[in-house]
Amino acid sequence: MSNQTFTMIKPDAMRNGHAGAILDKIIKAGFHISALKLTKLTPERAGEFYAIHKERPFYNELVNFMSSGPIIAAILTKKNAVEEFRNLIGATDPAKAAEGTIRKLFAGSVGENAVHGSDSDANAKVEGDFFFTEKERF
Ligand code: FUP
Repeated sequence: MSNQTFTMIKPDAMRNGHAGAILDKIIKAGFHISALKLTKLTPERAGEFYAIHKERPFYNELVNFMSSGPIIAAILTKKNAVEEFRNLIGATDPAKAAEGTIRKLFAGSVGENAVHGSDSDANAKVEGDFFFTEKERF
């Protein structure tokens, strides 16, 4: 069990003005923000990040959406971070997400679901390294 996870506030949540409220929920849930940046993925970088989904029917749509506007990327630290954060954000499909979760509150659809959260300790490391150097972590 690692104590870090990686998140992105996705372009839909940025456009809809939810970034502040989402960060507030993350901080109030006890996560320490170890790294954070406002950035934008090119289609190439978004494709690389989601390479695991390359054969899925939604891949092109996902890449187009994730490169459609700025995002906030962050590394979060808390005990049992991956599982705790997945509980905070709720199910991938906001219609199935539990009450009070970030996706239930702020996401519109399974494709545009407001936030990303790593699904394993190994992926949390790969994804954090994708966005942040060691000097950008605190
Ligand atoms: P999650 O781990 O909850 O982010 O979900 P997945 O790794 O299964 O999916 C990654 C992203 O692919 C989702 F955030 C949105 C997109 N997706 C779709 O657009 N349609 C689907 O049916 C499943 C995922």
